Amino acid sequence: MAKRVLVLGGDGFCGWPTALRLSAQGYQVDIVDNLSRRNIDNELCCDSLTPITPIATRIATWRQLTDEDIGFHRIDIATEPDALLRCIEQTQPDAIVHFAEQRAAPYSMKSAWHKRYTVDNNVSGTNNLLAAVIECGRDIHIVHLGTMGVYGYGRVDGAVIPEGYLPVQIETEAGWQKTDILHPADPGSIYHTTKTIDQLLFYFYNKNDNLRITDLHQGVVWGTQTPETARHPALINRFDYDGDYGTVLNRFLMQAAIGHPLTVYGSGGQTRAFIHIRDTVRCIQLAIENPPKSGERVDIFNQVTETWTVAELAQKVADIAGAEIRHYQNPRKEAAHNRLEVERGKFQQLGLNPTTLDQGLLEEVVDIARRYRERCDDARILPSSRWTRNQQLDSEGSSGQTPPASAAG
Ligand code: NAD
Ligand code: USQ
Repeated sequence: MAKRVLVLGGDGFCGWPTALRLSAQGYQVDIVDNLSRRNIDNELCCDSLTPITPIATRIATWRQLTDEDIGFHRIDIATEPDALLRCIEQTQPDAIVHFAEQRAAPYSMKSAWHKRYTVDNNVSGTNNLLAAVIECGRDIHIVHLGTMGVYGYGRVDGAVIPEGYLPVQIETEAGWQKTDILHPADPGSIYHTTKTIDQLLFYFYNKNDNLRITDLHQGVVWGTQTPETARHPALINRFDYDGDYGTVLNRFLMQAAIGHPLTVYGSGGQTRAFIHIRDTVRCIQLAIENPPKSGERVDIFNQVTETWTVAELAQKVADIAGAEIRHYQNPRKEAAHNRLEVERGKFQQLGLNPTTLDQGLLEEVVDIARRYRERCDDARILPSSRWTRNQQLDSEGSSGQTPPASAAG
């Protein structure tokens, strides 16, 4: 079993609770992070709704509570490949969990600069990691956080999205031959595109060098705390609510808490997959403890527990917290309606027993959204990124704000 784990991006929303969970379960954990997410808060003039503490305070608090040491290495994995290699050689991990990417689709679509930054950061970071693992000569299991968005949310209506590989038949001279291919990629933003490129990098390094890789195609994460982050106020996890980084359900919870209309984009018929942060950290531990064998193909899991339409989410939050639902012109280019059927048996077989929306929503409203609502800057709620140039020009014509849509679309 893996004993030493390097968590790349371990200061972030998914990475921090994962680092604590693994430390609490007896792993020796080291975090690598360049703190770029905290700098992006400065760029966007926004802050986590929850009051997060500096990384040094987080780690010192954990040590005081548990006597467990978590190492911290401030390295940019996209631009400092030598430092990353030295860190791997020094810490000698059995597994590396890779969260260290720019993960917001709206941020990736903000401008030409943001598109370049997201591609450079994410693709170089992943390639640097893979090349460093080869160079160090150790048999390290890599666990990567991918996204459901690589599949395109049910491009073929009524088809179930498999866990990574699509069985197909190809016509040959000798008749029809069966094979498995990576599910065709159909990204919906520059950010999602980087995740599809990551997939190809994994495919190549696995085929060429027998690297052991698990790619977790995760849905939208909601919730804030895990048992470990809830142990002390200085360990609290971040909660993004702004138009770039806030994900839909957490945004709705915060909007309800401050009396802002729930910002449904377009029709609300977009179906997406969801998972609670507590289940994210459980899934990652399960993935570390069930690595593929050397020579096996990249192991792909769909890391999702439920699917809902955006309109259904808004209705659930409105029912619990008494909010108004409002439809806004969609700042994105995406299907107004889609069905989404997702295969999700692999984590269930490994024993995942998920937290559902119906169990967890009220706790989130009371413990987080209402408790910290005074910290919300309501100027940061409406989206400021647009997917296309025409949408951008339209929004500039209407002073940059996304207007409510009478005819949603
Ligand atoms: P986050 O932005 O909160 O955390 C990412 C962390 O990585 C940050 O602390 C950031 O400083 C660090 N980082 C980014 N680039 C880096 C670099 N070049 N070098 C070193 N550190 C770097 O994001 P998150 O929500 O925790 O997401 C983590 C991963 O999970 C991402 O890869 C994301 O694509 C994936 N994911 C997230 C969600 C979600 O809903 N949050 C859903 C599906 C998949
Ligand atoms: N949406 C609204 N109103 C809002 C915010 C979003 O209607 O106020 C809609 C969007 O238009 C979209 C859906 O909700 O149809 C989901 O948007 P999101 O911002 O919650 O999620 P997304 O941009 O897809 O990205 C998030 C994470 C990303 C991860 C992805 C998983 O930021 O890192 O990869 O979820 S997935 O969606 O399955 O691809």
